[in-house]
Amino acid sequence: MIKIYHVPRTRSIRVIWTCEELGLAYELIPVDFSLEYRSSPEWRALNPVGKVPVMIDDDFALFESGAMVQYLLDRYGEGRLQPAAGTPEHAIYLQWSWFAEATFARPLGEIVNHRRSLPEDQQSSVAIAEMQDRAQLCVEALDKAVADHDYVLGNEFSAADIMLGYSLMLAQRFLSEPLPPHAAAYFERLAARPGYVVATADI
Ligand SMILES: N[C@@H](CCC(=O)N[C@@H](CS)C(=O)NCC(=O)O)C(=O)O
Repeated sequence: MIKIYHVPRTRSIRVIWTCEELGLAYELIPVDFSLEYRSSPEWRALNPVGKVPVMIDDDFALFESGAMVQYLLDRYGEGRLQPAAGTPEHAIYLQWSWFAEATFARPLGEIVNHRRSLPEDQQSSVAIAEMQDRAQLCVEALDKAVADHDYVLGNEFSAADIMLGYSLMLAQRFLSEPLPPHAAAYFERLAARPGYVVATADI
């Protein structure tokens, strides 16, 4: 059984959404998101830097949401939600999946961390604006990428859209500008998928 250690509004959404798209059974384990618990030896044994999520399939444990999504596809996907490995299409799929986390979610996550870690009078509006600018560039890149088709790989939905969907959810919450039109329509398409609705139901 796949166990997903879940906190609402966090990257565990990507893992739940992937299971839903693939029709996989899973169990949700709620995690205490307090810094105290995430710093405990118990949680650090599962996630060495005290972050969420964690996924355990039988006795195989993973941290890093993108690795969990990829593992689920490779082990249970039977070719669904990703182009065949070794093809240029797969490389583009990987490019957007990595972009979603390493480039796009990164400044957004730092805004969240900055606001969570510091009292309001110690927060830097300059630092936050700088991170918003970095994320805004990503939104604009995505807006161009989906200008002429429904999903980032064309007209076929893939797990890269799951990776990006979570980052767009953060962008909607933490950027001062509304999403530009193509990115907004793309996000609406993603958010209408039943798997997204289930994965975000407890927000
Ligand atoms: N790259 C990691 C990022 C994990 C991450 O930043 N998780 C957030 C919740 S979505 C978290 O635990 N933040 C708490 C912190 O950074 O202190 C992944 O994709 O799993």
